[in-house]
Amino acid sequence: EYKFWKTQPVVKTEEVVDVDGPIEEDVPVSEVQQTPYKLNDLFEWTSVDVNDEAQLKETYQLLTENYVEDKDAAFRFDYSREFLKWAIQPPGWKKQWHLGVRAKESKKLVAFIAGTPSDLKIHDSDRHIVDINFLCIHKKLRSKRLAPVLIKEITRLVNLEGIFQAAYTAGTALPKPFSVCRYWHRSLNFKKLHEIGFSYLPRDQTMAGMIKRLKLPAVEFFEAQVPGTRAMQEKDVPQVKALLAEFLSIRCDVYPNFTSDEVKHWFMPVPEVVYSYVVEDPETGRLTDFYSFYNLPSSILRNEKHNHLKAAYLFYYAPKGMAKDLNRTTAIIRDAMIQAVKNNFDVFNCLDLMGNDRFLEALHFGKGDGQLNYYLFNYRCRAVRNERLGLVLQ
Ligand code: YNC
Ligand code: MG
Repeated sequence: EYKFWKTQPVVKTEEVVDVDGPIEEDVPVSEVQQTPYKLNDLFEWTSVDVNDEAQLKETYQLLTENYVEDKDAAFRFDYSREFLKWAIQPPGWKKQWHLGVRAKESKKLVAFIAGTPSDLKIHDSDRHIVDINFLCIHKKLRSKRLAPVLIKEITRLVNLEGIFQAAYTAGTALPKPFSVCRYWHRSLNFKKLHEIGFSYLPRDQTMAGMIKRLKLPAVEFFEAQVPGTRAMQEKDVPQVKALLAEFLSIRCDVYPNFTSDEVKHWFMPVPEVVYSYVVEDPETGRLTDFYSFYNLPSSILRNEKHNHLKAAYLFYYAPKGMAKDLNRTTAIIRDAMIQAVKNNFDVFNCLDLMGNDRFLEALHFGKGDGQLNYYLFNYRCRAVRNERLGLVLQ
């Protein structure tokens, strides 16, 4: 059991954390192993340059064919090229943290893992960490213990920059999550979701009845319901930063401290990647609300009629009054869904963190199967109830 993970500085399954802090002390960069971990003779390390079209395409192809599937292997994430560039190149990104493995002879890219820097508030501490994402090994090379080597090598490359903690999420159960969330799904295109077997028609419902039940207000006009709504612009960055910082610090115990550059990177709209909106008070000109979602489609495996599912994932948001007024929160999330319909999304997904559980039922979200576990590497963190968790990774 956990032959690899039991050798790593992570919280043990049976351990209960009551004091936060690093598991192993930081070491001077000069004491970090200077040479790469050894790979099997058939493979070599590479750092992937996603600003090079050819390498971006290789990364896209590896992931689109081999990345995360649901447990029935009916859907597989299909992150777009533009999305990947956005997700792994936030301010402070480093090319060597876009780590790949190639077959020595054919040069084919067969594995990948990415790290990106972030400042995370963990209870009362601020830590400069990396987020780890997009760990992927080609299907033909599974179960050969390559994943531990990728993890150790990215750890080394991160340590070489003086960073000793990481955050990551996975559906897989590992030692030991500090928080556990679930996905919820709100259908926007019920007919298609039904045709692909994602949604079921309740016994006591007709197709027409279901479509009527799920119809969003005024959706035929594609109009947000909250007056003063518009797409986020660059001039909004300082106010969005302040709204988010206030909301996250009040509602959550673990959340990113976004810099202005990070707010700009993560939230300035990018077509077909990230969508962000603000509500501007017409009298004062001040922003009162902010919300965003990102576009993560899935390939539909083995369906005759459809091969793509366009899914919106709720990202960060901050409602007027910091969510004291549940109706306001519900109104802006409903508006987020209207924006998603306008942009042709089939489904709107969200995690039950950040207090989202308070509006999920009212907005006709249904609970998904499977959990998303949240982990920290080399840090003991007291357990965080999902409603107090404010971290959304792509
Ligand atoms: C996973 N998802 O338990 P033990 S999420 C971490 N995260 O180790 P092998 C994982 N570890 O149990 P395979 C993991 N899945 O013996 C498996 N493991 O201790 C562990 N899937 O390695 C597993 N992407 O190479 C076992 O397994 C060991 O060939 C077995 O490869 C695994 O991105 C994988 O789900 C997941 O591509 C790469 O199945 C492969 O099966 C695959 O024999 C489809 O590995 C895609 C997929 C994972 C998405 C993600 C977050 C990753 C976090 C990694 C940990 C980062 C730690 C922090 C590093 C920086 C530190 C600093 C500072
Ligand atoms: Mg392997």
